[in-house]
Amino acid sequence: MSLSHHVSAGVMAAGARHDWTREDVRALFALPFPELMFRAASVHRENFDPTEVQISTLLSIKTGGCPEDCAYCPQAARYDTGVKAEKLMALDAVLAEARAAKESGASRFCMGAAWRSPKDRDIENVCAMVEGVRALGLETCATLGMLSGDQARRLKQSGLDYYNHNLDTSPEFYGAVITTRTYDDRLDTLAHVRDAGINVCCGGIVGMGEGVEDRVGMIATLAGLPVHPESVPINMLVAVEGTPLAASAKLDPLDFVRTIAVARICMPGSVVRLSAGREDMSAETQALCFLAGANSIFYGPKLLTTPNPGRDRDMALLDNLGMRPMA
Ligand code: SAM
Ligand code: DTB
Ligand code: SF4
Repeated sequence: MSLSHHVSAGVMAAGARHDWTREDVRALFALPFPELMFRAASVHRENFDPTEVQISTLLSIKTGGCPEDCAYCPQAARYDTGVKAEKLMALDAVLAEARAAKESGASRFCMGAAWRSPKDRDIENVCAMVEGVRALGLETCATLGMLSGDQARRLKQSGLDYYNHNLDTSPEFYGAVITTRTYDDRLDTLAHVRDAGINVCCGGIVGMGEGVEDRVGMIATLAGLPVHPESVPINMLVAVEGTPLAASAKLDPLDFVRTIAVARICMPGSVVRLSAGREDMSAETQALCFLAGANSIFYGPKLLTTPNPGRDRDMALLDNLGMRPMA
C-alpha cells in the first residue's frame, strides 16, 4: 500500500469530527497535562503505529527576495536577515538534491519557493521538477504561495502529491503577523488545492507571541475544514535576527507539546508534523511531542534557510526511542 493511500485512508479515520467548537478545543488545552497526553496518545495509537515517523526532506528551490511581510520570515525582502535573494534553481540541481534525500532515507521531498504566488511560467518549471522527483520514487510536496484553481490543477497533472500552505495562526492574530494577504486568501488557496485532488499540508506556527486562545483558534479552524489536512505541520517559531519577531519570548516547550496533543486529538487521521524549531529542542521535548501524537519530521541539516538537526542526531534520537521511519 502506498503511503499516500495510507494517509488518505487515515483522514477518514473513524470518528473524525469536523464540528469542533472553540469551546471544545479550549477545554482540551485546559486539561491537566497527564489527561491530555493520555487522550492524545490513545487517539494516536487507534489510527497509527506510534513507533513510526514519516520523514520529509525540504529544499528551498527559490530563496529570498519575497515581497510579502510575514513577520516570522527570514526570506521577506523587507527585513535585513542576511538571506540573499536567489533565482529559481535549475532542474538538474534540484534532482541531485532529491536523489541525495532519497539515499539518506526520506520518503517525501518538499520544494519551497519564496513567492507571494507563482507566475504560470514558474508553475511549468516546478511541474518539471515534480515529474523528475516522482520518477526517483519519492513523494512530492511543494509550497509556492497562493495558487489559482488552474495552477493547482496543473500541479496535480504533473503528479504533485502534497501542497503546503499554512494558516499560521488564528484568524484574530493573523493581522498582527501578516498584512500583505488575508486569512481568506489562504483559505481560498487551500480550497483550490483540495478541489484539484492534491493532498493538503496545512498547519501553523506557535511561539509568535500569540495567546492560548490563538492556538485554540488555529486548531479549531484547521479541524473545521471540510476535510482535515492530510498533513498538519506544527512549527515552533525559529526567531531569526532582523525579522520583527526576532525578540519573541521563548514559548514554554510544554505549551508546544500541548499544541501537538490537541492537533492530534482534533485531527485523528492526519499526520502531525513536529516541524520547524527542532534544532533548539531537547530530546526530551521531542520525545514528548511523539508521545503527544506527532508522527512526522523534516530530516536533513537545513529547513529552508535555517538549521535543522543533522541526520546522525535524528537517527540517534529515533533509535534511542525505538522508533523508525514510516515505510
Ligand atoms: N512562500 C510560501 C508561503 O508563504 O506560502 C512558501 C514558503 S513559507 C517559508 C512556508 C511556511 O514556513 C510558512 O507559512 C510558515 O508557516 C513557515 N515558516 C517560515 N518561517 C518560519 C520561521 N522562522 N519559523 C517557523 N516557521 C516558519
Ligand atoms: C512548514 O510548515 N514548515 C516548513 C515548510 N512548511 C515549508 C518551513 C519552515 C521554515 C523555517 C524557516 C526557514 O528555514 O527559513
Ligand atoms: Fe514570503 Fe512565504 Fe516568507 Fe511569507 S512565509 S515572506 S510568503 S516566503
